[in-house]
Amino acid sequence: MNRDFLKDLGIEANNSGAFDGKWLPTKAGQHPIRSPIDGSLIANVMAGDVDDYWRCSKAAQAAFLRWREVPPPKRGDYVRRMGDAFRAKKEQLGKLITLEGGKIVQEGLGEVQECIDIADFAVGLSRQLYGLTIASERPQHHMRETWHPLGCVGVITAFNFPMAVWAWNTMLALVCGDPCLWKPSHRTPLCAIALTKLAAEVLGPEWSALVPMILGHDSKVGHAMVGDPNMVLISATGSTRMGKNIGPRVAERFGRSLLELGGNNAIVVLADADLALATRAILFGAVGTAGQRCTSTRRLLIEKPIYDDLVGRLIKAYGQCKVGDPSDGKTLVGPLIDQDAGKTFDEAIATIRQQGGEILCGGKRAKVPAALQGGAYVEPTIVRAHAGMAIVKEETFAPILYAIPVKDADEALHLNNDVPQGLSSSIFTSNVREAERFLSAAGSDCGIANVNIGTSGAEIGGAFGGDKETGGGRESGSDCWKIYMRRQTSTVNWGKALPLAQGIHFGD
Ligand code: UN1
Repeated sequence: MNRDFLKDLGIEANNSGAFDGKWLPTKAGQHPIRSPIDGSLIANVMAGDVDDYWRCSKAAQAAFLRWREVPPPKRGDYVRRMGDAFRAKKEQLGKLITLEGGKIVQEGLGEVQECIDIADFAVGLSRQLYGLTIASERPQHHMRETWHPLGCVGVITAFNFPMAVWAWNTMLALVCGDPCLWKPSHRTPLCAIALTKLAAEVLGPEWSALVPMILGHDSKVGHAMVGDPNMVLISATGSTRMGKNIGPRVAERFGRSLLELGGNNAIVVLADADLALATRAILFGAVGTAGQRCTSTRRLLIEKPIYDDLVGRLIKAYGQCKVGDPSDGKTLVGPLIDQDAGKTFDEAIATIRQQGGEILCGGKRAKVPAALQGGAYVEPTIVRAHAGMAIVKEETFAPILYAIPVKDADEALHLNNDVPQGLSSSIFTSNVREAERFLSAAGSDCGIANVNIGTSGAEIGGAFGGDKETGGGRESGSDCWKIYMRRQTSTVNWGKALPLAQGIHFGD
């Protein structure tokens, strides 16, 4: 793939990996960033150390003390211009996601669009940070709530959404009055550098410290961030294991955390479902992003009478899926992020066999041209599985789909919820009763529950996240902005008397 666009995004052969308002002369260690497409070198990033971290943290905190007093609609104006900057560079940014993250062109562009969409959402929000007015029980008193800026936000992101998750957090946090210090995945720091450059250019020297970033050389930088009392909120996306480390440490210092961790998302397909629709949705959910979304479809819970029909359709669709170079417009499945991810896939396939799963299609490394040998390409895989297999309860970040036959809707619902994770879920049915039951209090226990669409590809307008081992955080649309603000309750007495609440008389 032609790499001229890198210059356009300010990516050089050697890049600083820390920004505190200015790019720092980092020297903690050089990280060669290789493309998952073929293993070739894209550029080097010099990582930051703990001293660099504290520079970023201090700069962000100083910027916070000024930014919190800028009226929200004025803050929104900066975010509007950031959205415009992302629009102007949409194609280049999409290409960078493809080159550094391995996503196919359509998905790279879709991710940039998600950044643009959340910027637009945040601009509107900047005039709608509403609080309530509340009736007071006392005469000549009134009560109101005001939402104030919270403080610095530490944003930890994963390789699979190297731009959008930062944008979800940062666009909202900026209008709410908070700086965001970004610690991107060590696998995709160039995406972070490119976005930081665009955002900093819009903010100018006066405000660029609102969007600091740091690529950590080792775990010490992340450790410093999680323990830093200036980071009032830590918003972290990654594995459940990572969340188990971060959550308690942030709680220990009474910080807030927004955790977006593993998913193990199921699609229930009832016998009366539109199977053509279901097949397309399952294909995108299970195979899209090479199965590396936290919302990827990992389990199918299929009513027995249609099991063979649906699985047959899927095997046919999988057979037509082109695996290969993600920059080729015809490819639907690009590489896994790196060779370690390839090994994880191989190990999962071996475990599936040991646990009695039957590989119905895929299960091997994909054949790719010699030029792509440096990448980890795998065949999208369907497994005939049963719910008792331990691996079915785990999240494997690869395009492996467990197709599980179920007796009826009751069993499907039970199995949908019978995993430690709780991110996304869907049901395909034309029965309104079953559809509504799936969305009811006794239905799916996931943060996202859909009808007749797949588990992935959520719009930014809704709250995104899930419960149980998914971590409980919600980010992006709806009223998720509230986590970036502190709520203040005020009671104002405009009369001449001092009545006490609850009718208490105290010395009068
Ligand atoms: C993630 O995989 O961490 O709903 C985020 C989706 C995307 C976001 C996924 N909008 O699939």
